[in-house]
Amino acid sequence: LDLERIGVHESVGNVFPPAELESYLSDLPATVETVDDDGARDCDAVVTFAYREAFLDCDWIHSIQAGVDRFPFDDLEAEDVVLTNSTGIHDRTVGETVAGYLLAFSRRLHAHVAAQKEGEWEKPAWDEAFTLPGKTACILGTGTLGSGVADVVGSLGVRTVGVRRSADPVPGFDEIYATDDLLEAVADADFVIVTLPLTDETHQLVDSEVFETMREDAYFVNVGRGPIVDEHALIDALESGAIEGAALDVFEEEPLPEESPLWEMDEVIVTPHCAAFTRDYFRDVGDLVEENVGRLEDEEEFYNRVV
Ligand code: NDP
Ligand code: 7N6
Repeated sequence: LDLERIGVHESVGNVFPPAELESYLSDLPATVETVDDDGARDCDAVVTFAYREAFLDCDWIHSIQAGVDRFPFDDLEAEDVVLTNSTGIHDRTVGETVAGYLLAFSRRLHAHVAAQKEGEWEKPAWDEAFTLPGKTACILGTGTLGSGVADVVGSLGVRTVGVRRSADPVPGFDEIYATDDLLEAVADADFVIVTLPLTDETHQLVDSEVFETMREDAYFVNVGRGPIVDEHALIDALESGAIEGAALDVFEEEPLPEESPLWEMDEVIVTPHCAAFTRDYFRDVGDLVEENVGRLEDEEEFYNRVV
């Protein structure tokens, strides 16, 4: 793979200005330029947020996301295009966002912000606020996101239970269950937190049975991908009181449609797929690209290779 021209696809603008990454990578032994779909065709590699068919003309695509469910793996393989992703950089950002959700619910901060908007001085009921030490979080997925969440909420005194395909232990988790025992894992949790990738196996993994099994005072969090959850079942569970509330960063349809009842629910926090946002994002991605350019020069295997 001869790397002369690396394109920074304009779609990275969803997360940071393309020019920031372009200048961060300016010392690489290749030309780095911001490109649109057509410009990408002339590149050996492209760093991107979105997928475009034009990228099949490149040798290497780097996704600035960890989630690569939008990429057509079979087409890439058929055209001999390498795909690498950005797993490994979101532990602290997403961990802190999830800790923020948990603290908002326990200390009632979301309710206070909502009351402030109405100009209302409204104290919580005596039995609404609580503290986190001794509470249990069941974290679905024990990779970068799951471990980052376990680290940050664990430091707040929360007991962490992980769910992965095998029940093998993972550092940083107090207990691990296999996905086959998902219902058992969520049954006693105060918080159920999805950090999974979207795959054929995880599609709609969290369904009405999961919500029925959860405690009625439990909160649900999704920072993985929307379609991992049956969103209708979630809305039913919130409306019927089968669960207490939810914090959601990802949805079946994004942006979340205006008519979704989730917007109006008091015990629901909606964030616009930004759990991993940080002003350092372009640096974190740039370091991954630089690592792989170095590996290419040294004829080593790609880091974070998916296809
Ligand atoms: P990792 O590859 O580090 O971790 C994925 C984890 O999922 C592994 O622990 C794996 O465990 C587990 N897993 C995979 N399939 C299953 C399954 N069927 N049942 C149970 N566990 C499973 O990925 P990341 O943590 O970096 O990212 C995870 C996902 O989070 C991304 O794919 C993306 O969709 C989403 N994401 C969302 C962000 C946001 O902004 N909201 C930011 C970054 C990522 P094992 O192999 O042991 O089964
Ligand atoms: C941009 C979103 C991922 O999969 O969706 C997330 O990495 C990142 C911050």
